[in-house]
Amino acid sequence: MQACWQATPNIAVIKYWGKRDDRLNLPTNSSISVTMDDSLKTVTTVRFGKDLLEDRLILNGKEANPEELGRAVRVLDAVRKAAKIKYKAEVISENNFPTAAGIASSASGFAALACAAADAAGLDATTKQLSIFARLGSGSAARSVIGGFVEWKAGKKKDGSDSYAVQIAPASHWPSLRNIVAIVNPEKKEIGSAKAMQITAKTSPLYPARLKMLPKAAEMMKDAIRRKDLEKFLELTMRESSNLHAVMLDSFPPIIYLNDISRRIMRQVHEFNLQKGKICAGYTFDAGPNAHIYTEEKYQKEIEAIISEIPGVLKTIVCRPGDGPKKLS
Ligand code: 2P0
Repeated sequence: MQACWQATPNIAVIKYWGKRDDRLNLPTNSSISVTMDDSLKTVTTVRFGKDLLEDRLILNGKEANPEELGRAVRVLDAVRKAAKIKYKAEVISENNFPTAAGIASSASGFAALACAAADAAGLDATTKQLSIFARLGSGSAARSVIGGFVEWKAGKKKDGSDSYAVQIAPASHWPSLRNIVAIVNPEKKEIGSAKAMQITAKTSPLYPARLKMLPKAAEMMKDAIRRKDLEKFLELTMRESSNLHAVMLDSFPPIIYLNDISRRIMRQVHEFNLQKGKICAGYTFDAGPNAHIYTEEKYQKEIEAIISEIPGVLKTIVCRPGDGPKKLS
């Protein structure tokens, strides 16, 4: 009862920020993302065994802390319940991310865990089931069980049975799309996103306006993706990123993830677009200062060169749309 799977991160263009249920990671709004190729990946092996007395999680060669283990157990429990098994599990998970990259690994990590655990348990799980299993570990992981362009439907039900991800289009729909990840020197340790989104939901007077605006933005985003309308896709992506960081700043105490280097990247992207006379690149930022710059293959080298020159940009990594989790032997 053992299986090994790899999964990759996804970078949202309509972001998840706020929960209607903290335990089940049910979001306040639907979100949209692109699953990346395996330039960045997590590889996870799960073994269920009669001989195991408790669940165990080894993360990048080290015993996981109780918080990390607790999240993994939520996923394992859901898989055990569905597969009607009681065995404890041993989980070994490795990220290939460059050390100190500061890229959130929870999405690829819990997606890989959900796929490996379901497979090891002998469950012939649907993507819907896998998305729900992954969501219990981390919200954004619900989107990483599917490749290409993905929507995580917020759902309305209390038990979360209607809160899972679906594919908008496969990676092959828009293979020339690129995400240039700019790893930025962090100035100080940030607050975790789970806590931060709670503060925003509770204290930001602008947050209700964001929630009201998002369904229309999501519809426009899906339309831009389906039509491969690069300019529209990039404009919506940048506007959404700024709206997210606006409600973060509007929280009390304010939540500030962007730093001077992030802002410099934003300015450089607009400068590049101005020079080209159209929108050819668009940034988005999650719960940290690292930039994700979406563009097309034809502008990749130019953008990489411009961004790499910015003082404080430590490294750039180029990702393409990816096909989602894969079973490894
Ligand atoms: C997203 N983020 O949609 C947004 C954008 C960060 C900013 O999902 O508490 O690690 O584990 O459900 O998924 C980060 O939050 O949060 C996130 P939990 P998660 O990608």
